[in-house]
Amino acid sequence: MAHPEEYPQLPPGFRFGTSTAAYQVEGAAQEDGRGTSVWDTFTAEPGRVVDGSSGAVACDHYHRFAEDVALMKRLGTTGYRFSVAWPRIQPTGRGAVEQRGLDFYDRLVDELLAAGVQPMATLFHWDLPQALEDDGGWLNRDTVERFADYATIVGQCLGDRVEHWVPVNEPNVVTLMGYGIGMHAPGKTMMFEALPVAHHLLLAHGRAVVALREAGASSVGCANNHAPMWPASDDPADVGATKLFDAVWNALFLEPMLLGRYPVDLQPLLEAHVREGDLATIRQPLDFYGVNYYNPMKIGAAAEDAELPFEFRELVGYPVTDFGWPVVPDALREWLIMFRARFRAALPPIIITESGCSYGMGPDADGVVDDQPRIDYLRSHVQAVAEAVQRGVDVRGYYAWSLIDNFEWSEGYTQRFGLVHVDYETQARTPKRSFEWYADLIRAQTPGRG
Ligand code: PNW
Repeated sequence: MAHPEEYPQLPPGFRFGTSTAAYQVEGAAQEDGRGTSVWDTFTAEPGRVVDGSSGAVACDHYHRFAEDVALMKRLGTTGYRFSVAWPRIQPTGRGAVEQRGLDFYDRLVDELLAAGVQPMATLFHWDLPQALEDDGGWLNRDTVERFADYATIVGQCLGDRVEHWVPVNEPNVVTLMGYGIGMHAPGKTMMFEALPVAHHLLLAHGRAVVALREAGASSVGCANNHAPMWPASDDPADVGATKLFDAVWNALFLEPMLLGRYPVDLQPLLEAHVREGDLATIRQPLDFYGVNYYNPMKIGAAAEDAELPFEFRELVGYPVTDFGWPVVPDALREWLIMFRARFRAALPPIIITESGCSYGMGPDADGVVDDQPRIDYLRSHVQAVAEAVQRGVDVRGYYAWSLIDNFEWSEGYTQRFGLVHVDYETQARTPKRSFEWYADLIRAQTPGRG
């Protein structure tokens, strides 16, 4: 029985959930007519993923989803964020619908609802059909049209049963890591030339918001990754570099979505691609603003001859996760308060659509996964959200990344973010101690129930 006073308290109706993404958990890459995605291609190239792995099997969630939904029920979460794999629905990104792919999400959604878990569906969590990439991918404006069609297809199938919709997950990571520095698929290293990708992803967001609503969706938002940017010093060079990187990582996406304009410093790099009416298309009223939060970043000016004008510096004095990411919950609270103060009426209710950390411990001799650092992470970050709420920020939910350990992109299976441990040999699921803690947190929200 949980003692309520030991757990952060959120208002009644606050939704606790977990998150995953299709390519990271599903596996079954060759099944039911699924087409090839850019991540299948990327992971097949030597040297792209640290352990040489791919999402071909991953957590086999495609076949084990009922077991995974049962875990959510045990957790007591009433929300689950997953993504739909575009190549399962339209194997080449255009044309006829692959009904078997759609049927999978149909079954998943029914299973969730039967377990009392409200679905949040992301349409694009990075697995672009390879056929579209062959035609330029997100550098090609036509991909926006293809995405709007796809949004209509999925919306018409699931629109009535999915509580919340997210068109595009983290357009900044796709732009910068996928096309800017090539750490993610499709592995292009275009640096600032990648900015048209941002514009097309933003247009795709806007078009999908409209398409989903036309198909009957009632709550449509976004899931933008935000990192508070801290200058390495008060030297004007460091401050300027920080301001520029903040514009590229944060403002480039949130300002067009909420205000219908690009940050002034970046406008010259984008104007050749922006047509009449585009910014109105991007700025759709949103039912919620989803924030994926992991950590702040410390930025300094780079050397004169460097490829990019900014560089990342180590944030000293904080605990770090296995990924090396600093654990700074206060930065989440302060960022939420700043966000609300800056955008006020332009800001819809916020949902934390991802938050979590990687720690790699496996089961001990007794089969227990003692991941105390993850409990500390979750406790302090949920507490930061609770404090922001007390200060007047309207946050409605917290979705922990992730339900289960999964394929962590270019880190392969070497980083584990799950509340549930996955043995990739046997596919055995073992709830970690953090799973029990999260369940207790949820029970502690309604004292007397338990
Ligand atoms: C997010 N960064 O990715 C994604 O939405 C998830 O799919 C992923 O598993 C999770 O966070 C953990 O990495 C990110 O460089 C990738 O700051 C890169 C960054 C942040 C988030």
